[in-house]
Amino acid sequence: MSSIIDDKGNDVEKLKIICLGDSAVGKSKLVERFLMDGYKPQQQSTYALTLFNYETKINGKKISVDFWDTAGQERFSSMHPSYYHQAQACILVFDATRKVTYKNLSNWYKELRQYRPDIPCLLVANKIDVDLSVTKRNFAFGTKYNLPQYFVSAANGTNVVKVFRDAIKAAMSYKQNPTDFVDQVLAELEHFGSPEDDLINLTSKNDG
Ligand SMILES: Nc1nc2c(ncn2[C@@H]2O[C@H](COP(=O)(O)OP(=O)(O)O)[C@@H](O)[C@H]2O)c(=O)[nH]1
Ligand SMILES: [Mg+2]
Repeated sequence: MSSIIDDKGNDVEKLKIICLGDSAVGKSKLVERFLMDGYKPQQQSTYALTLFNYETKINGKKISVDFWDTAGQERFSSMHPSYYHQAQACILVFDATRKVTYKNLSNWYKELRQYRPDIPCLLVANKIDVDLSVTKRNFAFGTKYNLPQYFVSAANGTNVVKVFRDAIKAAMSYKQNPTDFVDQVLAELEHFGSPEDDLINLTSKNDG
């Protein structure tokens, strides 16, 4: 998950952001709405694979974000560890019109923390277009774990851009200042350059 150099020689920051939550809460529709700025209500719950790349700039720096969406595995209430691997932020979604999807948040959150103890997690109540009154509520789950909460609608677009932009910023700041031990090691390694470079430095030092 290192930075890469693009074809114009610019340094590009690579980020990975994952979506989590029960089947049919609207994860795919949210990604679709953000990336394609479109929404196809007639389409069935999505089971296709789902890694979307999005390029943007923050403070003049080029960012390349991979958004990971589930491909239906969430029906089995668990994701493969590779889904979580090196993710820097998570968008955790429930359906504001279906209580069971709110109840199941704790399972998803537990699994997330098992693999990614410290990454930022944004809590999203989706489908507020169905019943706007939910936006007056405060969901205890988000408060308990101190997660930022968003009331959104993939159907009419409310707050969708806001959530994704915030997720990118959170992922970015996590990457720059990780608190997981393994991430710290990886971040340090990134600054070291290749082993060949070290060898050349050593040689030239000995020569001089
Ligand atoms: N009314 C409403 N329906 C939505 C919204 N987002 C998704 N849906 C519907 O919910 C169903 C599941 O959406 P999908 O994105 O496939 O859910 P996923 O399984 O979490 O990826 C689809 O029929 C969508 O059209 C929303 O914001 N409002
Ligand atoms: Mg889906």
